[in-house]
Amino acid sequence: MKRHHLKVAAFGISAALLAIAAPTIGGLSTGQAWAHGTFAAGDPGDPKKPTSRTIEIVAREGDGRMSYTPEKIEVTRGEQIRFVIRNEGELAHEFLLDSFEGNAKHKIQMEKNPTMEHDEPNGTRLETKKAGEILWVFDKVGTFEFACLIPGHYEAGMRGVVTVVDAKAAKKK
Ligand SMILES: [Cu+2]
Repeated sequence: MKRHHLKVAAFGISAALLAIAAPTIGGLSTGQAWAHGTFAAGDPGDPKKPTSRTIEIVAREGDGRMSYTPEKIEVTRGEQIRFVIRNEGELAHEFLLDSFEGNAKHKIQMEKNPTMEHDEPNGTRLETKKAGEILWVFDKVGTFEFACLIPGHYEAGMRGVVTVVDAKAAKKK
């Protein structure tokens, strides 16, 4: 738990640089969406705990659009997922996991500041032909979004959906 708080605090500093209106706790600002040390789509994973699956996601351009493959993922609540994101495109791409609302707000920030870098637990930016990893625990039922918020990319199709279902609902299928 301690590590998570440190990570969140580190993010708080970058959030403050982005001038996101935020409450101040102990001299450090915490981003609005991440108040109380929480993320909309779940929580950063713990490498010491078992990972239920590795999901590989490929980001690329082609056929007049930009996309992720796969574009739809279903997970069971409580799963810790290792996402391996490979950028097979010619441009830099991102993978940001958040609520639809969180990504929409972040997208506006990116439009104002296109060179904004990301190194948050819920996202990464990958240069061409690079790969990266995100370890994530989906502890909330709901529908979340992964998106590339580099201006123009989301509109070109670079977005996907994660549906988190309750274990009981998953068994019924
Ligand atoms: Cu992109």
